Amino acid sequence: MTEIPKTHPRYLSLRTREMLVEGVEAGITSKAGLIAHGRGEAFDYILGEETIPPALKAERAAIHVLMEAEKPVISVNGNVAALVPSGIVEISNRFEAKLEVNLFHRTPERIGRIISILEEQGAEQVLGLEPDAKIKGLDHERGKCTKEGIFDSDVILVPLEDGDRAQALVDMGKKVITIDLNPLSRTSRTADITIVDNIVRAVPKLLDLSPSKSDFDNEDNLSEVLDHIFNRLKKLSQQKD
Ligand code: PTJ
Repeated sequence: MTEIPKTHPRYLSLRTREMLVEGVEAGITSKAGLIAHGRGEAFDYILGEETIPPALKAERAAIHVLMEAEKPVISVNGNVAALVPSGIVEISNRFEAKLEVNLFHRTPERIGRIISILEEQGAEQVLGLEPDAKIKGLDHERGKCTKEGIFDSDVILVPLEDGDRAQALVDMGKKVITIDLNPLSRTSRTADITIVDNIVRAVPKLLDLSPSKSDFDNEDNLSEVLDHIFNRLKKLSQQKD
């Protein structure tokens, strides 16, 4: 891994990139995962690289839903495994949620490696290697899942997801929580709760914040995110040296 001095003004961002590059080299993250991250980074820059108030609201709502869930599942992909392996295992333990590796660019080798990473972090059972069910409406490879995990879940946390699968999960009647820095993505628009925050900040928040039972409306929350961005950019555009 490239040594990044802690004094570098963009230390955290560069370190996160390096974790993904390492993930690709270790065969955990897909190459497309780097592109996905670049898109996320651009939105994070616009947000100011901090957890904004509507994201906090979504995080509190997500905690409540995860606490109330009967069969919660966390879907893990190559970016999640590279960036927050220990945090995601902690969330799974905290909410008694099953972990399932479900990949867009699916290979059994990559699934096996991601399972090992999660097990190294203390996960006792990680599903995904032996799919025995199908997410309805998705083509063969992407739809593969386990009956015990994703198929039978009532609540599913799917960070950094593609829009098709999020829609298919909603169509199956599941409550979908996502973490996505892009408030305009199809996933963000489709999910029941969208946390517009960087996963590296959102995961610790999901472990630390208290739940909120108040009614949560995803469309309203995404409007608040866009308002926040608009106001921030307007303020910046008016700043003079
Ligand atoms: O490991 P695989 O094969 O399952 O592939 C995973 C990726 C992420 C490559 C795949 O799901 C994909 O192509 O996703 P998309 O359609 O590019 O969507 C990823 C979304 O996550 C985009 O809207 C990004 O803005 C967002 N994103 C990227 N990095 C982060 C993020 N959101 C939160 N935190 C991040 N660090």
